Amino acid sequence: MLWTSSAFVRRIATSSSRLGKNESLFTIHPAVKEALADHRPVVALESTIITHGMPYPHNLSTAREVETIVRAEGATPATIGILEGRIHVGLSSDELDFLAQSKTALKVSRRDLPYVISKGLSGGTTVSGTMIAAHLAGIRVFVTGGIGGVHRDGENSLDVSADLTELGRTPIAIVSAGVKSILDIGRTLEFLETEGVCVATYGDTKSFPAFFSRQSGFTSPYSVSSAQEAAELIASTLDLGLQSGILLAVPIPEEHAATGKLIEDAIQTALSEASLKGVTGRDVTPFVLQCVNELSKGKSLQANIALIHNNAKVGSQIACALSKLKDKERLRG
Ligand code: PSU
Ligand code: MN
Repeated sequence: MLWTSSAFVRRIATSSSRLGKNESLFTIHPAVKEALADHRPVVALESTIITHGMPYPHNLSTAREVETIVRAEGATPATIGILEGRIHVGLSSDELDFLAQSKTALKVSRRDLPYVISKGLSGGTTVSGTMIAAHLAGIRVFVTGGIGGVHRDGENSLDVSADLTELGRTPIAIVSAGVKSILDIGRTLEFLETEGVCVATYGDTKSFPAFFSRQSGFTSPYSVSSAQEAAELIASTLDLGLQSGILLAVPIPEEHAATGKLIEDAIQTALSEASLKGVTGRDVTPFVLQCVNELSKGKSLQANIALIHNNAKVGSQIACALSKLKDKERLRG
């Protein structure tokens, strides 16, 4: 009977959005707004990967494909980005196209938000920037390719991605293919532990993946073997009221991991080149990504796209499982 209808659930449930007075800074896409109000699964997606992570037109086609995969799994995609000073949660086709072709869009992490918004500028949000917006909008699961980490030699340069501190302070579950070996993976895992971030590999191994390869030589503290188990992990964080995030590391599918060694060699060359050319700070990641893609003759881009597709599928399944868990809780009252 009516008691279990979604309209009823919607009426008794309080909104999970934390926008409050911030609402004027946000534009929530109608499809996302509706899904959130109905407590249907929503998956956040970042946009630095579009503006700075991949060349046009692959960035645009990948962004669209990822959204299609999320929908096919029964969730609503919410690609997050900044357009003329407003934070958009869910982008229209034209807006995606604009960001994909923009030559002036900035790379927006936590520290960049005040500037970009106050100046009315546009930008692609990094993992940290996207986490902030997703959390405020009431989204709990976020899919990307790879997160930032502690850079090699980070113990001297202190080049530690704001993604890691954000994971320590924002309760969002990130589904990624681990951390690229352009970074210091051991120190990245240590830093995540310090920040109180629960890290689990997705699958029947604890081996922590290194983006292009299924193994990094390091292990995750935990593993989860299904979307249901991952959802239970996320639900526990929420139930406890922990304000920290979760990192779910999904190894690249076997058939695309073969090129790992070739790409690994390209990474070494790209890193030396970056240091020779004096590339530093926010420019390091985009520079190395582009250089690796050229050196691997496009193979790294292919592998990158394949793993993002896979992450989108897994992440959407997790978002759906979490949504079912939360529905049950609401109905229990
Ligand atoms: N890793 C990738 N592709 C990317 C990024 C990381 O394989 O596009 C982007 C993500 O947006 C991530 C950001 O949040 O780079 C990290 O940048 P930095 O290392 O400057 O913190
Ligand atoms: Mn950095």
